[in-house]
Amino acid sequence: MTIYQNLIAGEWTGADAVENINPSDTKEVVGLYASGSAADTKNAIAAAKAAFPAWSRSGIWERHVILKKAGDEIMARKDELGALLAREEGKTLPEAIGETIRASQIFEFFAGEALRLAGEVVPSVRPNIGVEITREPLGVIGIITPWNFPIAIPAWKIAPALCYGNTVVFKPAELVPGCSWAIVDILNRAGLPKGVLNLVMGKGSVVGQTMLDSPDLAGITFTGSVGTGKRVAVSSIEHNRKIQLEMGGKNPMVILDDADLNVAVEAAANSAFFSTGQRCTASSRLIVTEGIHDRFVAAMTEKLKSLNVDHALKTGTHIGPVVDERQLKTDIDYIEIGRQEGAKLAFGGELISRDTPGFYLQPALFTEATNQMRISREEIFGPVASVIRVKDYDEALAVANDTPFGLSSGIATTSLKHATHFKRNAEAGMVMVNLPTAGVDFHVPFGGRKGSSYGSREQGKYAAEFFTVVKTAYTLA
Ligand code: UN1
Repeated sequence: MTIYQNLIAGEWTGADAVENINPSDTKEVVGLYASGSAADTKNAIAAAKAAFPAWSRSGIWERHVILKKAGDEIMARKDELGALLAREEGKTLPEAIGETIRASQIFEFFAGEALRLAGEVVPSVRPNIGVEITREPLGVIGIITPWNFPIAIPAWKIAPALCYGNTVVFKPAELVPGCSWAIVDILNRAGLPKGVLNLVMGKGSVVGQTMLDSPDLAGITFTGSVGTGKRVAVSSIEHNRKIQLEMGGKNPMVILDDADLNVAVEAAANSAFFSTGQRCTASSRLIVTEGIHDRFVAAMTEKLKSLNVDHALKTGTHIGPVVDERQLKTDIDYIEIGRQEGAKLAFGGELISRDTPGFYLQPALFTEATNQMRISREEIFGPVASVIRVKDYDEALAVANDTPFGLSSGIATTSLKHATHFKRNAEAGMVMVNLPTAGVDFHVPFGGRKGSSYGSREQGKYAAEFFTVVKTAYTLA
């Protein structure tokens, strides 16, 4: 089998490799991918540093053309890359193709942003002096991405980094290197100068740690667990480094008595269980008012019965497998914790077998949960959700906000008054009315509050805040 290598200083390199396994069929090896060393990581950082002066002054048309070309190629290959994504991560083929299209759109968007770079010219408060405010590239950016969005999250960090003139050392999640390798290959062939984008696949404890220890990374943008995010933060203070962290979520979905039941069930099922619940925007707390509670639980259970859990590439699959054995164990442990805490398992939660050996788990729905239980406070990151019964809207809002996290917050209601109040008072970076908590647009800001996020927003034109540094220049006329 050929080894998909790391890209360091414009050269493909690396002989040590690990297997990329398909969670829908653990007999299938998706490919062999290089596992970089500390020395590889240092070389990549040095290459990015050396490439920075020229790339930071490159023309906006050059950046536009490269990003546009990459976006076009990803779109042209959406079915093939979507299948690769579904094979390595386990989300269903339609979800995986959708994510691939999103990655293409992100490159298109930032290709356009490259042409819209602008500053401000303002008068000084002193006579005969002019003031210019401009944005300059930050420097070498470290990009560390999670396994659950193998193509969209790399795209939404790499595209703005390059658009604004930064160079990059990119470490994708060890579990899903395939899509990352593909987009680096695409960008490399699209004409990026050597060293501008370096790919170092490998272990967090080796590649990631070397990145954290480096004084040469001006910024790190990270999506992943709370624990690792904290380590990125602590190491970055020491190096005076800018950071952007997207970590966990424990997103609430409020369902009020006046909700359209179908809308509520569709939004809740999508939020909690699509992409196998493996989204930081997933909802795992369904906060339901008394008057609709029993009807909602009955309709959700019916909906869950209609969802097929199976091989990600199989037509008709609604929910793919859990990503790997470790995550499966976490999910099962939490289902046991929920039982012991006194929540009632209303549906699912059991391991299931299919034609191929994979990590198949029947989505689990708890009822009679309280917001104090561990299953309501800790991020599980799997197809496990709990229904929390509340009296009225006021209690629902209080419970929704009673969490250490604050990424996305949803409500199903037909009341303008409650929807409006919820949009203003939900303590979250994103609020969804009659929509799933997950599944976001690519051209508007993405991010959360409290324990979910740290630093400025990702995506859309707000991405410039992280990937640039502002300069204020004064000139005597
Ligand atoms: C989405 O809900 O469309 O890791 C995106 C995550 C998020 C991305 C969610 N950063 O799940």
